[in-house]
Amino acid sequence: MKKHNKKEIVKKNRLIFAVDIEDKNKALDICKDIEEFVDAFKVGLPFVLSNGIESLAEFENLKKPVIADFKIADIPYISRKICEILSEYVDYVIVHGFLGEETVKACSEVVDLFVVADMTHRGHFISKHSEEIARIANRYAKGVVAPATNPTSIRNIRKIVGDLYIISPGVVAQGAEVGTAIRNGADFEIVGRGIYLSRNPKKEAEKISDILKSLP
Ligand code: BMP
Repeated sequence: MKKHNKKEIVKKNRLIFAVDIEDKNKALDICKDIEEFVDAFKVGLPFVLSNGIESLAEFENLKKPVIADFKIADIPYISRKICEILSEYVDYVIVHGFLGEETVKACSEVVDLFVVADMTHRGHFISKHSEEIARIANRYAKGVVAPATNPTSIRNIRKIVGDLYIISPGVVAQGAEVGTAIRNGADFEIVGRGIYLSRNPKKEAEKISDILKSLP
C-alpha cells in the first residue's frame, strides 16, 4: 500500500460535505461538482461498506481532505489498528470520546483525529460526559464533533477546547439552520442530505458556503 498523501483541512468555505451515498459514481460525481464550495469530505460507513475500503483511494484525485467517519469505539489496541488501516487512505478519522483517554490516545498515535464530544439526536448518553470528552480531545485531537442542533453544547465545548476545530453536523436535514453552529463557536458545518438530496447539489453547496463565509 502506497503512503497516503496527507491533505490538511483549511478553513475557507467552512462547509464539510457528508458523503453518505452508497452509489460510488454518484457520490464521486457530486464531490467533484461541489469541491470548490467545501473544505473537506466526511466519508462514512454507508459509502465504504457499499464500495470497499479501496474506493477511498478515489478521493486522492480530489483536492480537499477526507475525514473517515467510522465513529470508532473499541479497546485501544483495536481502535488504533482500525485507525492505522484508515490512515493509508484518509486525512482524518472520527473516533468516539466516551471510550476514554486510552482509546483516543492510541488512535492519535497513528492518525489525526476528530473526537465526538456530543451528538445531534435525542436520547443518547454522551452529553453528560461532553466536557470530560472535550478535555481528552484537547490533548490528542485536531478537533471535536459537536451538534448544530444544540448551540449551548457547542458554546460549552468551545470553552474547553480553545482553538481546536469544532465541526458541527445537524444542519438542514436535522433541523439546525445554516450558520447556527458557526455563530455559536463552531469552525465548520457538516451537511449531507441538505446537499445530496437537493435538486441541484452544486447550487445548494454554493448557497450554503456563501452564507457560512459571510459570517464573522
Ligand atoms: P445529514 O446532514 O444528512 O443529517 O448528515 C449528517 C452527518 O453527520 C451524517 O454523516 C451523520 O453520521 C453525522 N453526524 C450527525 O448527524 N450527528 C452527530 O452527532 C454526529 C455525526 O457525525
